[in-house]
Amino acid sequence: MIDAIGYIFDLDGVITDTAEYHFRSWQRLAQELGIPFDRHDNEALRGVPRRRSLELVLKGRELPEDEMQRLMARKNAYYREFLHDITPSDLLPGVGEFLAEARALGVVLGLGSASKNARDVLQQLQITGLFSAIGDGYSVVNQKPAPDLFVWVAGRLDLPPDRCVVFEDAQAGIDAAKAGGFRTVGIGPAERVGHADRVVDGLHALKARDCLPSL
Ligand code: B16
Ligand code: MG
Repeated sequence: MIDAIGYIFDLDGVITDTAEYHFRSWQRLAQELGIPFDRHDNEALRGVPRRRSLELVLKGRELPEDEMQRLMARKNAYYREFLHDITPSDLLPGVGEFLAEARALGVVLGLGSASKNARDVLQQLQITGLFSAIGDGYSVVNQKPAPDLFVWVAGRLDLPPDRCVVFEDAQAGIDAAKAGGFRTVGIGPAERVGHADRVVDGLHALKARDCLPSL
């Protein structure tokens, strides 16, 4: 056993692929508003909080605050219709094995997601109990690329950032982790996460024992 190491995971794009559901929900809203919105537009929303996502969907159109709130609620209602369909089979490849191996090594696990629906997604995936700390869209005011969420999760794990590794698929998420002094594993193409300490296609390409920070 090793002592006092934490692995902190982003949710969408690392543990499961809710991006498709976010896309379909934003696209439905955009269609209703008469705004074109395709998969290419959606790429800019990866890891981006709900409010900033709406601003990007609106492409510069400015709306009163109460209308912004209504549109965010409507998109979230569309998104939540999809959540019922999520099952443990929606874990991305290798995730179950990676989390189990990390826990067997004695690594404590944390979640650091921008999503306000993160707890419900974990519940659907039936992995809530694996995490000693869950940081979500409600946990901090300053979202990624600010380091606050990962620092908050590390605090809940009772670990300093240099004893934790962050696994992220979004550019802003790697920026956030690096700003907080964490070691980083980027999931996805180098154009997006090439500034991480290590870059892989997914957790299936990694062994938990090979990610321990050098202390
Ligand atoms: P919600 P992550 C992010 O999840 C998604 O990638 C992003 O598309 C979404 O807008 C954001 O959560 C907020 O989600 O509307 O459910 O609060 O990658 O940070 O796990
Ligand atoms: Mg993500």
